[in-house]
Amino acid sequence: MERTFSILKPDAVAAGQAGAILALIERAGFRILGLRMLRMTQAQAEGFYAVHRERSFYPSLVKFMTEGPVIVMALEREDAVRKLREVMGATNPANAAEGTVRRLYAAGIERNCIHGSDAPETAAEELAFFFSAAELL
Ligand code: 3AN
Repeated sequence: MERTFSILKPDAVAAGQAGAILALIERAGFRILGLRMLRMTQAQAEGFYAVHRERSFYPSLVKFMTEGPVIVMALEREDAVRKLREVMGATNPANAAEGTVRRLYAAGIERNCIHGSDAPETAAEELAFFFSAAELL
């Protein structure tokens, strides 16, 4: 079993797509270990996306991620990191495969509905950013 971390971004939550996206995730065999709705602060969004701080889209990404509530999730299944990224589809919805979250729901490369960790090590860090160990037993 492997764990991964996911965020339903402000665009998806505002559009009322959270339930439909969760259904896709559950149908793909994930168990929800933890789930919480919150509004990211500027400092949280900057910290969470610190790897992108030199990129031109960073200020806009931070603004987007703080514009409204998000749903943070701890998910578990075999090969969870890779499998969730398959369910999400490519970063740019124009390149995302048929039936993926981003192909179905995302408006563009920035407003792309969902985040998923890109490696097991990143997943561990991102899970710890939003959940205490005791919450995920
Ligand atoms: P992914 O979310 O597919 O792992 P990353 O980690 O490269 O993609 O990017 C993190 C987030 O930054 C994306 N989900 C998207 O919201 C935003 N982003 C990535 N690339 C761009 C870009 N070229 N222009 C605008 N926003 C971008």
